[in-house]
Amino acid sequence: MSGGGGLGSGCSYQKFVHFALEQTRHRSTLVPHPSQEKFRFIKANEDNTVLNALSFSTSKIRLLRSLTIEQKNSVQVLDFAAFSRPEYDLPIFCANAFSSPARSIVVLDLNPLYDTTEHKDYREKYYRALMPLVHKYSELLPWGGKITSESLRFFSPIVIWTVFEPSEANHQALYSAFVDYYMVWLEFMDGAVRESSKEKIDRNREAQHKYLTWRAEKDPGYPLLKKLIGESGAKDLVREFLFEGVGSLGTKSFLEYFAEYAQEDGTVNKKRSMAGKSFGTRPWDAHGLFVGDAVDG
Ligand code: BLA
Repeated sequence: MSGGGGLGSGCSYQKFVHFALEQTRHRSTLVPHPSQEKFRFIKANEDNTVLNALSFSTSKIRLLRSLTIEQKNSVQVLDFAAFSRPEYDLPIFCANAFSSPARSIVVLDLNPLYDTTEHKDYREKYYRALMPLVHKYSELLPWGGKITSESLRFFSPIVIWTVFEPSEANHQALYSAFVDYYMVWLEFMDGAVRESSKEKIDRNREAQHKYLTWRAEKDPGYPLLKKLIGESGAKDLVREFLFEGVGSLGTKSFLEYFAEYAQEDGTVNKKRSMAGKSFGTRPWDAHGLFVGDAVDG
């Protein structure tokens, strides 16, 4: 297995994926997701780059998928996510790491299906008991600096948003956090009870579709994917693999969900942030209550 120049020798995000799949397999039967067939053997147009794409479903998970990118002595990427079936209101497991020899940019979270400031019941149900995790990692993996208000609304009070210099110790801290967060997510999955109200299932489906729609349009990884596999390859990978469901779980368009991005000619503004506001420090208190003050820029 190739180690990564950016991660310290012998380190690889493959280990993260193996751990998560192994643990999931202990609890449920993984069935290959239809998207796997098309993307399993996806190839980069640069010889030094290896892409690895895997996707599965289980009785409770609609889509469990993983993409890693390994460039010899250069960029290493992990994009791992788990989306439950709409009969469950489980948070979306989200582990994203982009590592170059200079720095690693990381988001690790149980992204809430419902905004935790607005939906106190959802915050209580999933996050209240997890707040000690924030404390556990706040020194090892500190707040990564300004983050846009647009990204923040998809994050939970326990999000690990961090930027660090690649080193063995930092990579180890991230692995430890990944393990903790994924085990918590699996516990939630095990305990999740199937919703029977059609109204609630529809609501869960739409919330997941809104999330997929955002990420499929605004993923910061898109330019790199485009460079590695070309524009149409990158589009397919985003819509049919990474954020599969964006074309089938709902019918609303990006601009119907996020009208502030509409331009006069009806196209979507390419900017990532319209509000131009960001958060330079963790905007939740130790109980998970939002106490943030956005600053300009
Ligand atoms: C940068 N990736 C970032 C940043 C964030 C994320 C927050 C910092 C820049 C910013 O504030 O936008 C990740 N943002 C997220 C995630 C969510 C979000 C997970 O809103 C979820 C709601 N990153 C990847 C993959 C690649 C990648 C797969 O996850 C490459 C294939 C690359 N991310 C990447 C690069 C940067 C980045 C190159 C730095 C360049 C930039 O900021 O545009």
